[in-house]
Amino acid sequence: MPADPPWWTRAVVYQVYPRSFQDSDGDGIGDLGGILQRADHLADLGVDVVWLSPIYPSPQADNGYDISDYTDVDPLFGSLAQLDELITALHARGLKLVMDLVVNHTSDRHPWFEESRASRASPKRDWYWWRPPREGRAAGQPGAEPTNWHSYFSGPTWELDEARGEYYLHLFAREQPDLNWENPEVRHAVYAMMRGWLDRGVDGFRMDVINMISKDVAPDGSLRDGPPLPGLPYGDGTGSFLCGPRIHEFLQEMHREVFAGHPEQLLLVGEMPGVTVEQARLFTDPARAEVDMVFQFEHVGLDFDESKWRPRPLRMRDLKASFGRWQAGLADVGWNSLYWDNHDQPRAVSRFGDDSPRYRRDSATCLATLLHLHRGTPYVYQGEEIGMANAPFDSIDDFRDVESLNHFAQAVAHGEDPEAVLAALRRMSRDNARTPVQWDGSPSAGFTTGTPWIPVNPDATEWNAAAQRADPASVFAHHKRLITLRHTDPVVALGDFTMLLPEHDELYAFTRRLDGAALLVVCNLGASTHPLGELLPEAVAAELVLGNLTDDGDPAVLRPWEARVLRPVD
Ligand code: TEU
Repeated sequence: MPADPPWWTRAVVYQVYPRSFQDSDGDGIGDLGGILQRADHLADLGVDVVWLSPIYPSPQADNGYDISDYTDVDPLFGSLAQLDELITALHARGLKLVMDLVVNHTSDRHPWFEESRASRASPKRDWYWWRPPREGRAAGQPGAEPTNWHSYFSGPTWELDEARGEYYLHLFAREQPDLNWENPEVRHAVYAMMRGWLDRGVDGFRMDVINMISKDVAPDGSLRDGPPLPGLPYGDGTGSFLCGPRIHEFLQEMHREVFAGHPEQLLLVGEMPGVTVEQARLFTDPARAEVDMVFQFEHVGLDFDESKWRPRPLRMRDLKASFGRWQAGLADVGWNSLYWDNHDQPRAVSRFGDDSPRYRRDSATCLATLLHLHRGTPYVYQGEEIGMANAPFDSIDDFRDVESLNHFAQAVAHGEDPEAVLAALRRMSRDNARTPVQWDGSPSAGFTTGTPWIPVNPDATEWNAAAQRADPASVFAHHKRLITLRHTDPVVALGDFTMLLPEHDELYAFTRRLDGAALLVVCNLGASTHPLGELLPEAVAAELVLGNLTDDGDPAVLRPWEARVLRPVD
């Protein structure tokens, strides 16, 4: 780590999902005016950066991750002037603003795509991936898709353009055609757009599925099929587009073209499904000038095997092995991002914790302690700071998420029992993260004066920010203490990480060390009580720096869902 580590090694980032954060005009959809209203909540929590999920003009097929104009704000969310106001308001509170950059694909309503599909001779034809039907198949015939790849949102990754008799590629929804980054015109159009936002005072980017922009295309333009997926008429194409052959070249070019001119340190985080520790070392090595950190998905894939729609219990050893590997792998080069929750994951307190009344507060604060005391930059997702949990979805009509709805349709069409599919959606759907933030206990939880676009979780009567802000025992108060500790104790930000008790099935313990100073962290991720004397005698004698339970308890015993940050005595 350089002598003066970058600011973001001590920072905590707060993710705002604008649709569900705060509505200010009564249309039931959150907006920039609402974020402005709640800026003091963010300052009070003590976070350093706000990551804003997309607010650009969009038909909202994927809630904004389908952009039809990169240079403006969707009227649904407000205006450019309001965004300027928000940037000023956050900067005035010492907070930075990071925008979401979605450039693996655009909306199919983006003028670039409309021009591209207009004619085979369109100057923008090669801005997207157009291909004829598979050899020997007629357009529209089953299996005529140019490759057998399965989309992240179910179905094939190719959509036929009847008028042209050709297919275009979309790794996500058909409304999200992939940009062809092989074309330098595309890349430079994106770089110009990014410079525009930096000139507006934006402090960095969260880059959506950025490790998918380089496709493994043969010199003749062909793309190869993937290995067949069990139970589906599709194949796994990830071998052709995750961390493709030119990914480092593109990211280094982007850095030169967009960021090199910016003296102030921006925050650049790349969302990279399927990225490995070895690849992350390359992506986040400052000497290579690509990104500062990546979002990896290993830990949010430990409670299912081949499909997230077949969840199973998390095995503690797997979690420790995964976090341990990433902590060790980026110890001498690069940097980790740390998260449990975001707008794509079900709520961690329901998934990895225990959201029953008895243990919800304790497990939420235990999970937070574990995460925030690791080496890396923690991300707090809206509502996580007050312990928001998964929502009680009754029927398929309660869901809104394109990924969930497409999966339900595909699974039922393939003969799966709708009730069983619904049960999986209730546990794993992204909509669990997208219910409105619970500001108070009123019917709309203070989110809107209108009808929310997705129902408010009825537990808002008890679980809301107003009830927690002044309560020192609340999940909110504990997050404040964790963030203060990272800001005040360099061991938390920069200390080396060492995993302890790797084989224990409930306890998660580790040390952080820096220049002779040390912290010992012990977390009990279960409802059993554990004697510490035998397992970690040094923990019994240590000084308690921060605990998540309302009283210190017996230093020799770790209670259910208890977490302690300790300073070992020499
Ligand atoms: O997510 C990419 C991604 O990997 C997720 O789709 C993930 O696989 C899935 O949600 C897990 O179930 C990014 C954005 O975060 C997501 O919201 C977008 O839908 C997606 O890209 C397409 O832009």
